[in-house]
Amino acid sequence: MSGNRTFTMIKPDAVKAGNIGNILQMMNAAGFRIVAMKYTKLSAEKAGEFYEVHKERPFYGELVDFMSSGPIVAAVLEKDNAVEDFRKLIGATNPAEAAEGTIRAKYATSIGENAVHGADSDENAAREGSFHFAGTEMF
Ligand code: FUP
Repeated sequence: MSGNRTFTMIKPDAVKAGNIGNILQMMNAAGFRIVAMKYTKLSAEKAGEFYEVHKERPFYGELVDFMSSGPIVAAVLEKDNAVEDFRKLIGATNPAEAAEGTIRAKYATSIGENAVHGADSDENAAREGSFHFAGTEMF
């Protein structure tokens, strides 16, 4: 059975480019309800912990540097079939391969600086949500 919550971050590139409002608008228009949200900045240590699963990948160092380079928006979102539908809304990791109309097709600039994160499973959505938010911050 698929869950109804996912976790997202608007990444430093999209924040710097002034696209927080546009991206939140696309999330709301696609039917996602905000459960929790914060404007924050990850330390390199926290970014490293968040992306621990990619530790052995060649891009890990760059990913950690980038994700701690500026503020982000972290959020838990709710909708039926949230994880899968949100992955469709954001598009492929590489913006060159992202379907037209997706958030990454519109706002990502490269595979590394790709505007948004979306959890890839219900289990990761729950883990990533509680990495950023206490239960008392989710409504
Ligand atoms: P996604 O689930 O679409 O965010 O993609 P991945 O989990 O495969 O990758 C997580 C992040 O690692 C991406 F958002 C950006 C970074 N990455 C790279 O920098 N280079 C790559 O080749 C793949 C991923």
